[in-house]
Amino acid sequence: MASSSASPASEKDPALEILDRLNPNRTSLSPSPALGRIGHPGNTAFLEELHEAWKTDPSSVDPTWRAFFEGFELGCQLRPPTRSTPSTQNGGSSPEFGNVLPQARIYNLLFAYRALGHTLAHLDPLGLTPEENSDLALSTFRFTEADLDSVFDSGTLGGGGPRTLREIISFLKQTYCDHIGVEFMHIMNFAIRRWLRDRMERTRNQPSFSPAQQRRILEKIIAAESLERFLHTRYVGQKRFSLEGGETLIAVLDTLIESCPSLGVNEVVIGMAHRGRLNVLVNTLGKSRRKLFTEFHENYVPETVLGDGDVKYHLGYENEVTTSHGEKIRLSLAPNPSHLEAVNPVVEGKTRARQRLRDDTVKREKVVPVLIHGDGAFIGQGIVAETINLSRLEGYRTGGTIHIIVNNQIAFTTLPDDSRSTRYCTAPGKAFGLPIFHVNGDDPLAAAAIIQLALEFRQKFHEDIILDIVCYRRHGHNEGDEPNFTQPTLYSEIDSHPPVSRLLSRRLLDAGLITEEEIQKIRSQINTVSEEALQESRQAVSKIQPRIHPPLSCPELLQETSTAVPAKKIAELGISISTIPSDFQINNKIRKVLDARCSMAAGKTPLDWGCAEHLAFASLLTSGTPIRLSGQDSRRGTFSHRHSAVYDLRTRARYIPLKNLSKSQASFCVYNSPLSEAAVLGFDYGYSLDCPDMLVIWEAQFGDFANGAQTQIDQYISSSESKWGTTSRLTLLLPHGYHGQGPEHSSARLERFLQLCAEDNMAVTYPTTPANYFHLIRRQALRKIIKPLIVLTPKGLLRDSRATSPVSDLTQGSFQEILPDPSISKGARRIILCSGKVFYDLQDFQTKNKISDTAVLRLEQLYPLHAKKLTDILSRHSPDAEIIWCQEESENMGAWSHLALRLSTLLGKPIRYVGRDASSSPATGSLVIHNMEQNQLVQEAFASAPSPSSSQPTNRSKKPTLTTPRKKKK
Ligand SMILES: Cc1ncc(C[n+]2csc(CCOP(=O)(O)OP(=O)(O)O)c2C)c(N)n1
Ligand SMILES: [Mg+2]
Repeated sequence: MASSSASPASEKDPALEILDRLNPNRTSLSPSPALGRIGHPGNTAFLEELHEAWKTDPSSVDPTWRAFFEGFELGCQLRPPTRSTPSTQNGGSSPEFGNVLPQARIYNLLFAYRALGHTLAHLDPLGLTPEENSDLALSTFRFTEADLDSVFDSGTLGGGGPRTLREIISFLKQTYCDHIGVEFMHIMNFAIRRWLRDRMERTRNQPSFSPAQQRRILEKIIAAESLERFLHTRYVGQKRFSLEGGETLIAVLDTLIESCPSLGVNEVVIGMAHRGRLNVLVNTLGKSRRKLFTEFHENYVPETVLGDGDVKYHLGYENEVTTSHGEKIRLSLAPNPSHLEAVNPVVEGKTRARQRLRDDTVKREKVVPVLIHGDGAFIGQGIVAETINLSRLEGYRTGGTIHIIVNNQIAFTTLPDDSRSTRYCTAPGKAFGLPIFHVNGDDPLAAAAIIQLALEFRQKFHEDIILDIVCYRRHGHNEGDEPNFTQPTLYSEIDSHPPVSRLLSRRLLDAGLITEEEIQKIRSQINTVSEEALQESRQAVSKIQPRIHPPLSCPELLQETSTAVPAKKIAELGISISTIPSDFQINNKIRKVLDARCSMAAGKTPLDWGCAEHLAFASLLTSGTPIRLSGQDSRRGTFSHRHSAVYDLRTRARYIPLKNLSKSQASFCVYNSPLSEAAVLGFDYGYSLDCPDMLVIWEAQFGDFANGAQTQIDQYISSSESKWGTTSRLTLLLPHGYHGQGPEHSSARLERFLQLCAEDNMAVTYPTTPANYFHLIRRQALRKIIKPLIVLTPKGLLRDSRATSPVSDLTQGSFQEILPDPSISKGARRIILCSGKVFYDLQDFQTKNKISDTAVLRLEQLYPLHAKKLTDILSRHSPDAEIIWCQEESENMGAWSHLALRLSTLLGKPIRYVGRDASSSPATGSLVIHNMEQNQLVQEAFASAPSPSSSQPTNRSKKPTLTTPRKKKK
């Protein structure tokens, strides 16, 4: 059989080629060459079919067409890529096609059903089968009833061959308009479309499970329903977020797990919200019923050793389950905050970490992420799209996520009409070119068949895929909720709708695959297991002594970690981080940066921030600690200070010195992230959970932007240890500092992080020297204690000669939580406490004005505060010294509100505040006003206290000069 195909290079549209060069990853998305050159959509279908038929068997098409395709392919091979579209010149979109060739209209019909068949599919268990779609009516293709028995070539339909029009339509309806509606014709990758089409048309999208498999699916549906009913009657009114109406989910998950071994999957990492979570925990992950029932008991106290624990429908679980063939599959369900969809990137990060642990970093086929969504949340929450956007990116790929939507067609009390502007809740997936399967939730066999397809697809193409289970919610949003208040008609319909278990039982009974007795036996066995577990749980609960858990605390957080690196090693590393291959031509300015690093590490010049960071990373990597750094433009660094990757001037080949330190070094993974905070921070947090020995760093472009990920910070980073006992070493780098650049680029909102601090949950730092940053990074990686670290990092100070360190500060010492005044070590009569960049302004003023009675101390770690070190340093100065807190942030921001009471209590005296007045916006938009304010607050810090009558212990008296300019502006 003759077949012809143009070489990939010559097939490409020039525009696509340019895009491919820009991003090699997008190659897989290139549309079919035939499609790329043909304009009219109706003709596209026709030509696509014909082109494929000709490729398989040239004699199968009309000689005119044969000549056309031969010429087309030849042209593709010979002609250099141009920007013109040749199709019209070649007659490809001639309007007569549709008129003269009935066969062409058949091909258009195939295309139309594949694209729009889902609009006629019976997807809604509570709805009627949709009426005819006029776009799919016979007349649209200019056929009549009289044509139904005419025979046509059925093109690529189910293997092709002659069929009557009636047969063709029946085939298409069965495949695309039954209980499965599929959207796949928007996918630009032709190979994927073809695979999906063939896979579906081979079976006409009809499930073909063995009798044993069908019985197993029924058992799972009954198990899901029985558990809900058991809980419903035993724990009346207690929140469980019932799955009833969507029990098909449990059968789908079971089929997925059953399919894992044959497709090479060892592990599944699941993320899901409240709905059906308890059911998934018991019936999918194998959590014991006894444990679950114990958690329902009114005397139950979370089994955490420390911390506050969480409610049962947010807890995670991990287990190894055994399939029906005896294979083991590891399953984990990530703990979940109430914030819908926030778990998505966390699960992706955890998956990638586990792939790394299983040495599965190329194909990513051993560990599969599964995200279970609600319909309202999937379309409503932007993090869904942010997370899917990670799916094809080098630093964030996980080899394809299986998304399952429990689409109960309601979100709390809100119906689809009020919750989306699209036909389907799956619309975000369409934007990313994902295959989308909508399945009637009353047909668990169809849903199970699609999940098998989904896993096969994921393993083959390493892309995300969506299964939308269209179902209903039998009860209210939760068990205390009355749905009849808001949806009376819908709920009277639901009340009379038979449960999924009854519908499937009927089907299997009718097919003679099971008997009534067997079904009853399944039910009673499950109920017996539940009843026994209930009794056991009652006994267990009676032994529980309610007690308030002691708070989490971690005194080790203030213990010194040895982080110095010998001078010889630093000098060696300095050479490694500044060496690039001899045939590599790089930008001269970058060459100077690298050369400077080498001389800094050799002790010839003081170290800057970028060099200290590189040396910290290099020292960790060469002693076996892997590092992942991710953030917007992090490879170069927003402020052009990092240059972790350098580029060849001629080829843009990339070279990363930190990856080339030694053969035995640990891996250094540095990625420019997409422009998302929530998803990327969530991803890196998830990664850090499952790779605790790796130093995982997320960097914000400017610190302000971290609040785009506030949910991840509040719900995970600061509180997850207390809620779920999960620990993370994640490090956040947040550029911060007032340089007169306006309200949006000054503040990382230090106050917010400090407000979240309690029970030693994390460390919040604001280092002022490259050396202290060096030790801080090393401490975070090397100390045994696993806690998140927040680092406020410099911007302007990156190139400030005042903020440099001698190399000797790296080769000795450790991280200093508090830095004493470098020039006034004792006897000061006034102490200015401060943190961060303002120190250098205070120091300049002190030096310029030859002030010797005032010491400026830096709190480099604001939480946990090293009280002993502070009091030790203060004890060297006058006991009557006035203590001032000086900050450049506004009074209601920065560290002041966190420190005011703590410091005055610790030191037993009032602390005077000096800084900007409280303000709603973090900083002025005017450089000149910024400078005035900055000078003013520095002067004020060194000035005597206002008279006692006007002084409040922790309240600064108003200084009109400081506030006037800003007030005037208003
Ligand atoms: C980010 C966020 N906003 C609001 C809520 C409050 N809330 C809880 S459940 C829910 C409805 C969810 O609807 P859907 O996603 O369809 O899931 P279902 O409960 O129907 O399974 C809402 C609005 C929340 N949990 N998270
Ligand atoms: Mg819903």
